[in-house]
Amino acid sequence: MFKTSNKLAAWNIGLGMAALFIGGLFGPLQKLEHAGINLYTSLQNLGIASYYQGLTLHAVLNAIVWTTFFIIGFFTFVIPHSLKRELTNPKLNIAAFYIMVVGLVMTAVPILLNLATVLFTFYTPLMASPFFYIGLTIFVVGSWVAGWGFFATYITWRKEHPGQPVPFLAFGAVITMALWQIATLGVAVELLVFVIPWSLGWIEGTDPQMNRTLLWFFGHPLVYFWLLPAYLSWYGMVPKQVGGKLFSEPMARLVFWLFLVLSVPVGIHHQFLDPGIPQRWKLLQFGFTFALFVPSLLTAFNVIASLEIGGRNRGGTGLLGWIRALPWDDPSFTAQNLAMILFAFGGISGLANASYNMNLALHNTTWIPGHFHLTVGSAVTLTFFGIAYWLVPKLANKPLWNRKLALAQAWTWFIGMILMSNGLHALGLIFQAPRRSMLGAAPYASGEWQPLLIESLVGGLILGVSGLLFYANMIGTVTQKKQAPAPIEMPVAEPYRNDPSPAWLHTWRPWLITAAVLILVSYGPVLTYLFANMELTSPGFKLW
Ligand code: HAS
Ligand code: CU
Repeated sequence: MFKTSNKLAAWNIGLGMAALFIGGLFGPLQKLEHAGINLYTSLQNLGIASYYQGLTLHAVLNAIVWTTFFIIGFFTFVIPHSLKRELTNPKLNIAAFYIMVVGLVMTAVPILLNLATVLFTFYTPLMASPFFYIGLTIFVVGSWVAGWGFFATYITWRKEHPGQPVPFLAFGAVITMALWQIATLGVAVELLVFVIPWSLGWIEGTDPQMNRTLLWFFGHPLVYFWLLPAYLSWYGMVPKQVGGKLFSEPMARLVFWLFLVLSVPVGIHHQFLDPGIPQRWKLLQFGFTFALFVPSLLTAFNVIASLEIGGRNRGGTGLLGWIRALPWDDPSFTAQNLAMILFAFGGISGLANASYNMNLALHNTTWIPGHFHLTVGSAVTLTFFGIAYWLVPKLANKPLWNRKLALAQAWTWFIGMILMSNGLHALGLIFQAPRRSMLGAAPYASGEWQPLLIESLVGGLILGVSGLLFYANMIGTVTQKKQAPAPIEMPVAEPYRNDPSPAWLHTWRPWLITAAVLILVSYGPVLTYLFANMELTSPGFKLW
């Protein structure tokens, strides 16, 4: 059963991991550069022209390609297993995979040729080869098609099971893909209406303020597109893995709806320092950003309560004794739990970013990469590693090659990330060290920065080793001859209480309408203002 979707899931996940491998290699190189050891000069023979080209590869491959392929692969597995039926139209999902591969190749080649050194936000007026933007568009279209395949499967299931609540795992996956459809509208307009015609020379100039605003309409919900699959595992799988139950399933469902509604109308918190956006619209989106904390706080409460049920079922007692009773010898659990702990700190640094007056001091400093390595680099990536520790064995029908190595991997990621992100946060907060800069070559870097640069270098090197441990285990798992002794099942957490959840948690309409209204309120006036004042005058620049 599920032969097609399992195979397709494996291909998506495999490709995502390959992207992370290449992208990840550049991480330690950047840390070395910051500490004054610039290896990029020796990389020139390999065609890597500059630190900035390496940074573009690092961010595009890790933050966009790894995450999207892994998420789509994970959902391709989860949706059929959760609904207990194969994808309705597997050909659509297979086509989606090929479209994404075409998009990936078209995006990657210009980056490798140094024709798209525009970093992962591709802010204009930096200009890349049109192939880069067209490739990115095709990649996004491929991910849409994958989503349509999931929606079709979901709709068929609902017709086959009238009146029944959709199983939680499929429910969360489908909402995540719906969020992705809404979010990507912003970047689709940016690329199709403005940037692609401009890069092809069909229009002479562009308006960077307009482009940035459309980018962040997409860019903030993008981070929840990364996070929600991790939440799905924390809610719907980890409780089962620790022998517990999901404390409140209705609350978990509510959290997914809240993300659908609140993820988009907050993008301007990335633009607090942009001069071209009126203050009152910044204030409104600042308010929505704080509302968006609520679903993550509910998640912390619900997930920790679910873990506690597991810890107590395993014999843990006392106020905190249940924590020790959790299965710390299981790498899948350990990786995900360490990811949660790092996310608590990443969430706090997000709170600082979102506080308007703090943002004035932190924006464009190394504090920001400190923040997002705790979120997308830890909450998300370390959770995906934890998922891979059961999912890859399941897909390959082989046992995990080396559990101890996997445990060492999770802990080294945790320690490496603490050191690196602490260094980056402190450099940004105390010294206003700029992000996206060759700090090793910067004349303004003072000797006082050195200990923090070294701390984050040590963290980055440990992360590099940890990444290699992960890949050794994945390759060891799929290439070994041993078969899994018993069939590996997807962990599915049962709810703690079986009370039916209220009907409004199972219907799309009110949530979609609320999402549309909030987007109109928060973005309607801003975009109207920007359109009214638009000046398509800026030429393109190629700096590196
Ligand atoms: Fe962010 C910038 C605000 C979450 C990613 N963010 C970025 C960028 C990225 C990013 C990539 O307001 C840089 C973009 C660029 O290149 O310019 N962020 C927030 C806020 C949150 C937040 C308010 N960010 C994320 C997530 C990301 C992510 C998630 C990726 C996955 N972020 C900002 C702002 C900026 C920004 C501004 C712009 C800065 C600037 O000036 O440029 C919140 O959603 C965070 C809420 C999270 C929590 C934590 C809850 C904790 C949980 C775990 C509990 C379990 C535990 C386990 C502790 C409140 C759920 C216990 C275990 C036991 C055993 C007991
Ligand atoms: Cu954001």
